[in-house]
Amino acid sequence: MKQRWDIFCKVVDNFGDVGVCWRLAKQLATEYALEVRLFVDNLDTAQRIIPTLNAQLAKQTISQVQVCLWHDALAVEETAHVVIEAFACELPPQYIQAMITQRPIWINLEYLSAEIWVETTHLMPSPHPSTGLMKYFFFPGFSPKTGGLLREKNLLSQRDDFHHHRHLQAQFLSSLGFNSPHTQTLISLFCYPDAPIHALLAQLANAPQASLCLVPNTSIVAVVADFLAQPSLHIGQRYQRGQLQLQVLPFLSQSDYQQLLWACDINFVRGEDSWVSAIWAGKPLIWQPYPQPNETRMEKLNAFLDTYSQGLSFDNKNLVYEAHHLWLTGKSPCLIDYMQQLNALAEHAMMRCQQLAQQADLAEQLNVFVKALYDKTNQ
Ligand code: TRH
Repeated sequence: MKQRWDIFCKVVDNFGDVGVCWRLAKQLATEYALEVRLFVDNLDTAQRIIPTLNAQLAKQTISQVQVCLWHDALAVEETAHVVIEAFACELPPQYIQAMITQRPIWINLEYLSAEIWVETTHLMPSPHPSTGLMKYFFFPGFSPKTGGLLREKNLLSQRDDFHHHRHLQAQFLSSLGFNSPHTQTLISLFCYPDAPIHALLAQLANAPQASLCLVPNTSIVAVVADFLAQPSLHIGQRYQRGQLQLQVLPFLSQSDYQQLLWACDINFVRGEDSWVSAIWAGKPLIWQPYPQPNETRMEKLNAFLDTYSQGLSFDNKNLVYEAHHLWLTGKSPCLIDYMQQLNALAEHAMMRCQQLAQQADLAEQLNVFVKALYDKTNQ
């Protein structure tokens, strides 16, 4: 009998909660032959990430995952063998009641952070106050003392194929409306509206080299329209200001967005899942942490830069810290200097990607942990 895993996901805001949970659910079902149900409380947002999802259906199977509307969990008689509560979303009380008798393995999958305290809390057991059920905290991370990063088994080989075969890149870019081969620096822009977008675009417009900025259709398009002094922007239309060309893309499917990151020379990313996808793209990235009090964001950012910038020259390390700090504090990153070091930064990004890929991925580490717990209980 297949081991059954249930993943619970509440869409807080934006796309990352369901973005992470969907990738994990698919990977567990397709790579580990597990029977996976993903309970989501907002199918409309899920549908942005999973284009084939029918947001009117309370239950459907996609890519071997049974995607269920959250309230369906209330009627569940039988819990799974393993229950993943994503980002401390709080399971439905009726489901917890059913867990008392069936005693599944209960894991709280936490948000990704590079901060060192994660290592001491990873795999920490914690008794649930009212039922006494044991819940284990599972922290993704960048070091061997954490749960690793989300990475599908064939992700990097697919990326390498894309990088090595120009026709795959041309095919993808033409699907986005690009016919001419490009000579400009390709930049993808996905960030929170509080980033200094005007300052960035103005800098690119006055840069010595030409660039093409690709903006998937999210809430920042209004800020970009404002920079272009346009009432609104049309998806697919090319806009030009000096050395900068700019094009708004549709909000892409998750796999198309990954290919966009592989195709671009610099990727501005945010939150959690686009951040991890940009790391696996092996290209220079500028990451903006999810909106929280500034010092929290700065702590999370510096913890990441401390580990990610290992191996960079002294000057380029400063360049990377400065670009991130300016981007996070609302001042335009010194992208001109950054772009002049692009070859060295690209080499470093690929080197760090390969180093991080030595670490067992999140799904593998979850399976190893669950097996160890089962073996311990059945001794
Ligand atoms: O959308 P986000 O800001 O999500 C955030 C973060 O996950 C944050 O950690 C969490 O606390 C908060 O949600 C509740 O950023 P993130 O994590 O990069 O998720 C975006 C998802 O959207 C990711 O899976 C990539 C996907 N995506 C597409 O599928 N198509 C697109 O065109 C774009 C731009 C993104």
